[in-house]
Amino acid sequence: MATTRTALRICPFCEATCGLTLEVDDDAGVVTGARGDREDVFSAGFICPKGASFGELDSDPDRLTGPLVRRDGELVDASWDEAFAAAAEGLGAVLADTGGQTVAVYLGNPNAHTIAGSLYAPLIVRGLGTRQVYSASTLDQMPKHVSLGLMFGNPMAFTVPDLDHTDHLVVIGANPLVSNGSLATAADFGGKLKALHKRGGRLVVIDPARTRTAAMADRHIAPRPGTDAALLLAVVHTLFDENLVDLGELEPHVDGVDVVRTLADAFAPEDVAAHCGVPAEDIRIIAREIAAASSAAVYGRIGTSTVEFGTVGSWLVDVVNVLTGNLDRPGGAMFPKSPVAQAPRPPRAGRGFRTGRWHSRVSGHPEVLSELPTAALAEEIDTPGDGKVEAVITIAGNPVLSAPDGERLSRALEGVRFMLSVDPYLNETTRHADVILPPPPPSRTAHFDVALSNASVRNNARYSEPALPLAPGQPSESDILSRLALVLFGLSPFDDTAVVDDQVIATTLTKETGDPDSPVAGRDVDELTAMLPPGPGYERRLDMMLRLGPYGDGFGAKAGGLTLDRLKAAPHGIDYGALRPRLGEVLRTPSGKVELAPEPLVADVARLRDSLNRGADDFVLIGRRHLRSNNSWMHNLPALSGGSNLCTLQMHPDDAVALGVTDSALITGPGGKLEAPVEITDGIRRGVVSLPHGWGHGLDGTRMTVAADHPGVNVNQLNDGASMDRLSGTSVLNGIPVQITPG
Ligand SMILES: Nc1nc2c(c(=O)[nH]1)N[C@H]1C(S)=C(S)[C@@H](COP(=O)(O)OP(=O)(O)OC[C@H]3O[C@@H](n4cnc5c(=O)[nH]c(N)nc54)[C@H](O)[C@@H]3O)O[C@H]1N2
Ligand SMILES: Nc1nc2c(c(=O)[nH]1)N[C@H]1C(S)=C(S)[C@@H](COP(=O)(O)OP(=O)(O)OC[C@H]3O[C@@H](n4cnc5c(=O)[nH]c(N)nc54)[C@H](O)[C@@H]3O)O[C@H]1N2
Ligand code: SF4
Ligand SMILES: [Mo]
Repeated sequence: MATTRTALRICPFCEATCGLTLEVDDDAGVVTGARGDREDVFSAGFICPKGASFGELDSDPDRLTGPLVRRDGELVDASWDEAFAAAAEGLGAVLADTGGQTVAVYLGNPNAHTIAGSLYAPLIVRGLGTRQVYSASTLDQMPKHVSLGLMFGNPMAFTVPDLDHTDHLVVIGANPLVSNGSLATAADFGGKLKALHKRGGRLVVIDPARTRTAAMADRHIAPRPGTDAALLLAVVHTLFDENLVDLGELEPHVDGVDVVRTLADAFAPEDVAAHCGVPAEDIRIIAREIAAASSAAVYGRIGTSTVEFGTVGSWLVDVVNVLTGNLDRPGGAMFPKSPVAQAPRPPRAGRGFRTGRWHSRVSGHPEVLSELPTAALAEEIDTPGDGKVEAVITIAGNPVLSAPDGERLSRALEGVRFMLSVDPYLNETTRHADVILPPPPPSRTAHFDVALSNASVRNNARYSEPALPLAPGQPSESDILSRLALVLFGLSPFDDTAVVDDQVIATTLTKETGDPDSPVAGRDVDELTAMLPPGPGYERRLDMMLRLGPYGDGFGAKAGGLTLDRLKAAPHGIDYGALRPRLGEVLRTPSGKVELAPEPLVADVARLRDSLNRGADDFVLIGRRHLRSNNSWMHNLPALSGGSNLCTLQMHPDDAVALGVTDSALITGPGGKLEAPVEITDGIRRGVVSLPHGWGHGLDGTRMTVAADHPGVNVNQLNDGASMDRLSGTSVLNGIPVQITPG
């Protein structure tokens, strides 16, 4: 009989970061079960169906257990040595001929959920010295980075709703009951909303669909898609118009209030009501309720972000938070304090935030956070000329399904000289690769939320050691990326990867010891380096970051402070309490103040004003997410398939009657045509249809058997990618004009 033991592991499948208790069978080397870890300091036992399927996902028979290398046109099994040699040869040839700057890198969503993605993927970009950098951010949250950068001088200073303490939460363009929250890392979002109600608080949801989150709301407003920016400006207008502006303690720290007042002049609720499809009085009520609440937080996500005025909308979310005195105060929108952030420094002016330091070759898109728009990747590959992309590296991404016009991207990838993917699946994107290097399954990987700790609704630190050892010969993902970095730094992939970590450690410690405000100011780099524990490079780097961080021991300077060893001794994590005000620690604008009216945003409002006069489209397409799914890569598990997790076109019954649509519809968008089964529901606004993304499986050359059996259609094929939020290069993925006819 198999004996099992338990092991703790933070779930990497979404941003909720739940602590799981895995059941492990050592003899078979598999995870046989997963439940919520009740003692986890952050998630207290919460789990969702995806987390419960950890074992199945971990040992999915279609998961690659070893590398694939293209030989005579076919992807065939190869040893790790052969695969690294092939990677070195393929990359080496391109580096020698056209240079690292002709290699494009695409970084997908799971990089935000792995140590490797956070600590090692940036080294690949640096090693190449390339400006051809693309990521899921320009299909997602880049508008937020830009608005944060312009307002706070700090594009990573996420403003997160203080869910556990707010009296009034406004959710705009997000469905956390299904997504489990995003840029608001909170386990059991639904439970937190119930607790909000229990303490007498109110929930307002602004979403064209009556989502599960909207169904919980005290007030659900269903605007026309793509109109959040105008709606929020009308909220701002109302705050000024009805004398509801009260910055409270923020007052001395904010510049530009009068500019915002003037901007909002032209956006009276009565002026935008028809455009937004929301009665003016409803917009006024949204404003009055926020102002009247003893604390309130406005929280926006994908529906506010992936639209034409995504950056303006993301900015206005925080403008409302500021004008009602809710920024940086308990119950409002607050700045988390990540254990791997820099230890607090005294307030000081920063250099500010700028985009457009360079531009894309073909269409001249401005760089944003050193990235170019993912929707522009295909043209950078398939347009001839100097600086054309010759090779592509994808890490944890599936842009053929997740980005607009995957067919063009597929053709482009087929034509590159060399393509390398670090990914566990042979999917729609990686099928074009010449070398695929699969990471080990999550059970065999250590975990720390480097990225998501920065968006947590409660400060904490948690670390999971691998639940099972690596299979013989299998490198960790950190090791895989380190070996690629060695190649890019002109070394052999078979050299000692410690060089890579040693270099990062030396650079970081040199900088910190030279900074008079650092906890290790003036100390000796060698002495500090010797204090790091032996072990894998990622552990040494993590230990360094924790010790330099806000809870850290400052390399012995603060007795009892955090180190990786101390974190390992607390397997359910360490709680650092509720979010606390810390504006001065994050603010890095040149003025030293919150910039409420940065010039690029003011300029875009003029464009927004003009757009109000455009005629409305008959039908617009939006997206939706399903609880038992995750973007494009979880459709291969029987346990998560079927039920409500279907690729259907949702449509209002009155629209279906008017169009004569019954069970199938033909959808035509700017990028193409699709046919999809129709699901008629009054849970969606008239004139709006919804189709989830991440489907369209079963393409030639993929190896995802279950997904291929129920492939669905690729919604992003309706999108030609031409439409973008100008300030962030983010694709418009919601509010796309479509025509519908019976299928
Ligand atoms: N129409 C429409 N399109 C959208 C969206 C939408 O709402 N509507 N949403 C957008 C958003 S928010 C996002 S974030 C993007 C996502 O875009 P992508 O990141 O490009 O797509 P994913 O489907 O998340 O692909 C993740 C890939 O990582 C691999 N993977 C999983 N775990 C690991 C791991 O541990 N290591 C490595 N190396 N690989 C791993 C998977 O096999 C898969 O290939 O999609 C965007 N596309
Ligand atoms: N189960 C599951 N969880 C996930 C994912 C998944 O695929 N499945 N993906 C993960 C990722 S990568 C991300 S980024 C997060 C996203 O997390 P969320 O943003 O919470 O998820 P969405 O379901 O995309 O929610 C967007 C909502 O915006 C609405 N919407 C569309 N257009 C508009 C508009 O113009 N205005 C307004 N106000 N609303 C609009 C949609 O109806 C939808 O309900 O979820 C993460 N979690
Ligand atoms: S909510 Fe997210 S983190 Fe929690 S178990 Fe589900 S997938 Fe994992
Ligand atoms: Mo995302």
